[in-house]
Amino acid sequence: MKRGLFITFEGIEGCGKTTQAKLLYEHLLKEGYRVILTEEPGGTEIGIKIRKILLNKGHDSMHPLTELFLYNASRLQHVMEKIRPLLNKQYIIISDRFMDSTFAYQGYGRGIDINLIKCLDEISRQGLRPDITFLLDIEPELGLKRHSSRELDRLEKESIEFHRAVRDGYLEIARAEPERFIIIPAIRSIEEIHDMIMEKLRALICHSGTL
Ligand code: Z5A
Repeated sequence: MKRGLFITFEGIEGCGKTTQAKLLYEHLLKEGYRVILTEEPGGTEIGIKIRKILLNKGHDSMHPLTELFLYNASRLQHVMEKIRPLLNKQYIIISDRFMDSTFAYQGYGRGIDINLIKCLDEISRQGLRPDITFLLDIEPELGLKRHSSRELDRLEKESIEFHRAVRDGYLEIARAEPERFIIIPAIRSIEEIHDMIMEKLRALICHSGTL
C-alpha cells in the first residue's frame, strides 16, 4: 500500500523552521491536502510530558545519556502512535525536528558516541525515514539573536561553541544524504524561503503519486 509523505524541518535555534513548518502546513491545508503538523520532542501526550522534562531550565543536572534516551523515547512514541498510522492513511506529515536533531545536538553538540546514537535511532524510528528534510541553515549568532527577546530553555542556554558544533554537524549530515536534504539559506526573507520550499515540494508531491 502506498503511504503519505513525511516531511521534516531541521536547523539550529532561530533558523525559522517553526515559522516555515506552520506556513507549509497552512498552505497545503488550503490546497485541500490531508496534512498534520507535529513536532519533536512532543507530538503525543506522552511526548509532550517528556518535552517538558527535557526543556526545563532547572534541569541542569541532566546527564547527556538521560537526555539522549528521553529524545528517543519521545520519538518512538511519536512514530508508533501518530506518524506511522497517519502515513498509512496517506496523510502528509510535517514534523518540526526528527532524527537528525539527535545526531546534530547529542552527537555533534554533546559529543556522544555516534554508534550509540545510531543504535537507539534504529529502535526509535522503527525503520521510518523522512521523504524530504529541509535544513534551514544560519549562523548561530544570527539565529540566537532572533530569540534574544524571550527566556531561553535548557539547550538554548548552551555556549556559542555548542551551537556552532550543532550547525556544522547538520551540514555534514545533509551533505552525506543529498537525495533527502534540501539546504536552505535561512537568512532570506520568510516569504522567499516559503516559495523555495513550495517549489521543491510541488515536484515531490506530483512525483509521489500518493496524494
Ligand atoms: N533537541 C535535541 O537536542 N535533540 C533532539 O533529538 C530533538 C531536539 C528532537 C527543542 O526544540 C530543543 O530540543 C532544541 C533542540 C533540542 N533546542 N535547542 N536549543 P524546539 O524546536 O522546540 O526549539 P527551537 O529549536 O528553539 O525552535 P523554535 O523556538 O521553534 O525556533 P525556530 O524554529 O528555529 O525559529 P522560529 O520560531 O520559526 O523563528 C524564530 C524567530 O525568528 C521568530 O520571531 C520569527 O518570526 C523570526 N523569523 C523566522 N524566520 C525569519 C526570517 N527568515 N527572517 C527573519 N526573522 C525570521
